[in-house]
Amino acid sequence: MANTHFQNMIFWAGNNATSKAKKSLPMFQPYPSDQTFYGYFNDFLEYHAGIWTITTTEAGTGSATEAITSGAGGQLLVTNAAGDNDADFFQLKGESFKFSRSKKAYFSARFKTSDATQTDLVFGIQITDTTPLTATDGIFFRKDDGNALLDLVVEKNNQAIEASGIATLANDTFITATWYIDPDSSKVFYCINNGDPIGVAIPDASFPDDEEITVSFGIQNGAAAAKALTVDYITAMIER
Ligand SMILES: [Ca+2]
Ligand SMILES: [Ca+2]
Ligand SMILES: [Ca+2]
Ligand SMILES: [Ca+2]
Repeated sequence: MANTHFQNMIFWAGNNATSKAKKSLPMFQPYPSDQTFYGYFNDFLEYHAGIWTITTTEAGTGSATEAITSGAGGQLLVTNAAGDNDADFFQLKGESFKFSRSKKAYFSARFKTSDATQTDLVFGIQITDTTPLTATDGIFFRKDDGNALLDLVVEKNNQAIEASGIATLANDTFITATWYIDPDSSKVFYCINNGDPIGVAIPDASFPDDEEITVSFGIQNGAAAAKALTVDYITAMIER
């Protein structure tokens, strides 16, 4: 049985209405993998450190912490140590995903940070790397230290195409950031808070199809103070 969510991926991404159809979408999440798609979903009702490769920098005072925090719908709270550029990055063990220009793929995450400006953030599917902010291969959202602007990065072998400033984050305010590959075009589409999708043309040289890659996210301090990242959910699916 095909996954209806994906068959209507583009339609859904442009759906701003609080419609019955949109409200019905989560019913498809418990059934992500069949012969058509495989995927990973975590609503963070629970947290298991062992499934992640965690790269932590704790040069400043204190230690990074990662734990479920109370909140309806499940939330993972990540808090760094207090040094500038202290960081906590998570990459799902095993590189279980691979992109192809001829296959649909989808990633979405809902998250917030305590400091929309003095942080670096990354969310997406990347090669396993101890420095995910500068990963060589992947499709991911990144927010740079010193501004509150979210960027979309599509990158192969360090050759990146970026859509910069696609959204502005605010302190302690959740944002839903989604991208998907439409194999019927040469574009990767993104949408913010389930708004209208916007396509970004990606030349073959920047399309990361030569690596097995994995779900990846994290936060780095942009100033010498402990910054926090709260993740509501992450979902990623790729056509088999
Ligand atoms: Ca959640
Ligand atoms: Ca590569
Ligand atoms: Ca800074
Ligand atoms: Ca910095």
